[in-house]
Amino acid sequence: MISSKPILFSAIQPTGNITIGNYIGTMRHWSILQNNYDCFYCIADLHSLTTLENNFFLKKSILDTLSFYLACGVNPEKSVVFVQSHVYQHSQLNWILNCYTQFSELFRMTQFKKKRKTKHDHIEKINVGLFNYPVLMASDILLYQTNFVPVGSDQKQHIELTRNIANRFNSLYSSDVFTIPKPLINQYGCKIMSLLEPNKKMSKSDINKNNVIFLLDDISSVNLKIKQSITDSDKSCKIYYDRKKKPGISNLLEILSAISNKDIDVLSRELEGIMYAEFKNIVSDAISKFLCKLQKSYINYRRDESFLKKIAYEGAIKARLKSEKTLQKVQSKLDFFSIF
Ligand code: AQP
Repeated sequence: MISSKPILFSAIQPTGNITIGNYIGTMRHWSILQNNYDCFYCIADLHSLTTLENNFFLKKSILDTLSFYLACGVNPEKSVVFVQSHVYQHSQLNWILNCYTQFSELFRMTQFKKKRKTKHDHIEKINVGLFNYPVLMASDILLYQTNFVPVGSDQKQHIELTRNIANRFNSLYSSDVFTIPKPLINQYGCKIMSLLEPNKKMSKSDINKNNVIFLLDDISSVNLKIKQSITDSDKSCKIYYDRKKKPGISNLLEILSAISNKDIDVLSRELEGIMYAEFKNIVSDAISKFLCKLQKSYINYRRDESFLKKIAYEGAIKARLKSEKTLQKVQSKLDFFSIF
């Protein structure tokens, strides 16, 4: 790929069904971004090993995830679409960067603290990969000399860490081996919350599936989930955006705004005087319409496994070419292979 456009890297873990939170926080921007950036869209299967259950089928999940990438408008002619484990440079740089990251830095990561809590703080049940995840994420980003990383706000801290590791390495070796990446985080939609607990982030791994809208949910279950979703207990029953006072309504407003491409302010004006039940109907209709269209396109791609494999194969070749250049720069700074 020859270009002078800034470089953008984004990834999703194939840990199961993608959620509307993943879509709104990142994937919905991908098709537009590929017009102005050289985009690397990665399926982060190595990351998913940190949380996989024994009965999980990685091959299926990778192909599912890839089909969603395409259904969201990612064009493999414009962007590099690849599977992380097909590009060995990620694991290689990961080890090296481990040695430039402090234990205390990883211990401060809030995502690790939260995931650790779900294991009831039993340290013996937590694999080292889960602790180490942000260093692999830093390697993913830095290998491509990435300028921008579109993420939900939950990943902001990991991008900060990536910047710190890159700056540390660059200054230790008085070099500019790594480009320092910046996060791209939208004001709205960067943290879609759970439907029944609007103070908690919506996550694929939530054990309560009523908290989450999955991109593969059938329409009747979407309607039910939205109907059951928590609204707010203030007496006025007004529809307006205020994350603190009205977390449930604000969350539904953010979802509606993202999938209908309308500003929150415009929506709030349009919805003035409407009761909560009617508002929920509007939201579930909009989500249903959106999901129907997306799922149709997803199914078309998902049917053609040989096409999907071809995309992953060609994407891996392009990703290896780009990432190898960075890895070689790092290896040369460290005097690897200098005996030859
Ligand atoms: N609720 C969310 N709102 C907005 N953006 C979100 N993202 C995740 N949840 C939300 C963004 O989606 C991208 C991919 O996330 P990931 O697959 O790397 O893992 P994650 O951030 O840990 O997402 P989940 O859904 O919470 O997965 P599990 O349950 O497996 O941990 C990221 O850019 C993320 O910010």
